[in-house]
Amino acid sequence: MERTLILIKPDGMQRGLGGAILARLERRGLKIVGLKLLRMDEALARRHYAIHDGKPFFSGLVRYITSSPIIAAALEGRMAVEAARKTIGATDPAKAEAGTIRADFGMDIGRNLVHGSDSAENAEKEIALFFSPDEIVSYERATDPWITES
Ligand code: D4T
Repeated sequence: MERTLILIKPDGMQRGLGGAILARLERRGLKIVGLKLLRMDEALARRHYAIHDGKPFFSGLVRYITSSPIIAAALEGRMAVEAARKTIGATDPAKAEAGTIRADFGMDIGRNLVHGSDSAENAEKEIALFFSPDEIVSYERATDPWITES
């Protein structure tokens, strides 16, 4: 099983799309194993987006991601990183495939609603930035939702 970090960014939250975006990923079959509402501070934003430090859009990106509360979710599933990114769509919503979250809800690369980790290795690092180990909950003993336990 693989995990991925999803962030519902400030534009998604301010537009009241947090639940709708999470629902799409959940309906796809990705299981929520960690979930919190938080406001990123500048230090966390700089760490999360460290790879973009120095790029022309970096300071705007940090200002934007810290501008309001966001939802952080750790999702688990088979090929979770790729599955989530396919459901989220291309970075630039104007170029994203119809039917993806970014295409269906947005138009602006600087307001692309949602973040999804780009590799399993980065996902684990990103999840550790937002969650302590005891905030990740396992479904190991969960029962099949369609069958009553006898
Ligand atoms: P995130 O990381 O937010 O899921 O987005 P992606 O993985 O799809 O894209 P990214 O890391 O390349 O970009 C991070 C973040 O920066 C914004 N951005 C990006 C921007 O405002 N202008 C740009 O030219 C680029 C490339 C959008 C997402």
